[in-house]
Amino acid sequence: MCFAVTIFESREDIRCAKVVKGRSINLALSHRGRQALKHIGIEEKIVSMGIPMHARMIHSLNGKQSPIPYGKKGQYILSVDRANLNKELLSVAEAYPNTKLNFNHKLLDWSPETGAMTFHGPDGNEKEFHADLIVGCDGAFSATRKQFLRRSRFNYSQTYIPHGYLELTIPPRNGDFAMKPNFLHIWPRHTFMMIALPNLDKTFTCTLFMPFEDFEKITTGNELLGFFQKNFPDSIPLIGVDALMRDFFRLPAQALVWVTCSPYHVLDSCVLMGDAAHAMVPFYGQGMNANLFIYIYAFFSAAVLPEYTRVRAPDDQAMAELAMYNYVEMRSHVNSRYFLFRKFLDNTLHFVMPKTIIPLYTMITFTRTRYRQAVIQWQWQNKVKLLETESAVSVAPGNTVPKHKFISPFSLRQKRSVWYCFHIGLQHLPGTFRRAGLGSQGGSCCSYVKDPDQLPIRAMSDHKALFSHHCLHAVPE
Ligand code: EGO
Repeated sequence: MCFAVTIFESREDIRCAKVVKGRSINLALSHRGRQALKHIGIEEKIVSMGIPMHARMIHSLNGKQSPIPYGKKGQYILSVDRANLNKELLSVAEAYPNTKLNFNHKLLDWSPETGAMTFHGPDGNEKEFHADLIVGCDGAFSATRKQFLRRSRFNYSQTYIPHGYLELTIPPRNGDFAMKPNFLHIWPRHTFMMIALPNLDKTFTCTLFMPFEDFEKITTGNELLGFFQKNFPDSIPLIGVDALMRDFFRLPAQALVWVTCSPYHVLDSCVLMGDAAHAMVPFYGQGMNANLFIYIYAFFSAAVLPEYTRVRAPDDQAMAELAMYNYVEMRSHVNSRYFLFRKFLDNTLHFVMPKTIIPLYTMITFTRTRYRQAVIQWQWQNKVKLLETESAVSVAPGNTVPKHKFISPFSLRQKRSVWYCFHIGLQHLPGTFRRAGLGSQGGSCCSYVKDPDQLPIRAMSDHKALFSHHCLHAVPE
């Protein structure tokens, strides 16, 4: 079957653009994304221009760097350049004889009843276009979605998390990478998180995640330097004091949004795909992979549109929640020591029981297991597993845990269907904590929420609600 496909893009053709503005420079490409690229014949091209990251490199406060492999030898994620990927995808699309690209066309309005669209064209005039099926792939702030929002029985939610992000650059040193290139560098500092991904030009792009209110507190160069000396001292000479001062204040921190909606289609005229339907927070490195992977859904007739929502939405929901779960986990209690401990434990259990226990990160990143299925498998593993980050003490809200009070990190405890329970001393963290456990699941998912008021509503509801509501029902297949 053959369609005439017309693509409208509001920006200019980035293949001709001199300066490419826009969001984050590099992205983490993993198995699902690669499978999609393979399908359109550009996997090798993209992979050859990506930089393999075989392990995370955890940067401790004292400057120590500890690698923890992602998996077996051949398992790695790739740091790829967003602009380059977009260019290649455009060229693939353009090569189809039945496809026409239009740039500088901004969607103003469209009609679900007739499929008529109005664009603001490059010459400043309005332009009309008609399509039998409109596929809205226009991102988290989708213009296509506006018509959905006006209709009855369309569910929509948009949640901004308290964190924003800002990008910094580590230049090459003596013509080479200033840090080891084949790693995803991570500085886990609870609420402050920084990562660095390598680029082909031997630079690293650092992304600093931090609550907006903390960004706002840093207004002078001295405050900035003090903040970095306190939290990321080893990164200062790598970025350079002058560059840090310049780049940090050049742009305001960018917001991070989580979007869910359903259904993804309206009548038989339009369907939303990608971020337009399900933008997620970046704390699992899966956004692009999830979006590329939906290539496997082709619309041969409008009759399958409801099916697309039915089949796909549970997986999108599961992945978006896992990304949110990582956000809550990391901001709440993941420092470098805990990060290393967790990943070491995950890898060890997998080594001992390779078939039974597969780390969630591995299932998500290196397999094509449906996201919802991966969550179900993970919850089952948590029952079997030796591990429970048990809420050592139930800290009532308002109670303050004394600093450095450390309850034995490995107190083993027998349990019915659980063999042992680890008992991880998270209580040394200052502040007020609230338990958000998996409840009856007894999973390894306690989370200590420092300031519940700061969290968005869906993260406020504990993990049990998060997962059982959306993920525990049988997967439609
Ligand atoms: C305990 C320890 C609980 C994105 C560690 C959860 C995400 C989370 C943003 C990493 C890797 C690709 C990423 C790991 C965890 C990209 C990723 C991870 C970040 C931040 C990221 C890992 C771009 C979470 N993958 N990941 O296991 O190495 O673990 F740190 Cl802030």
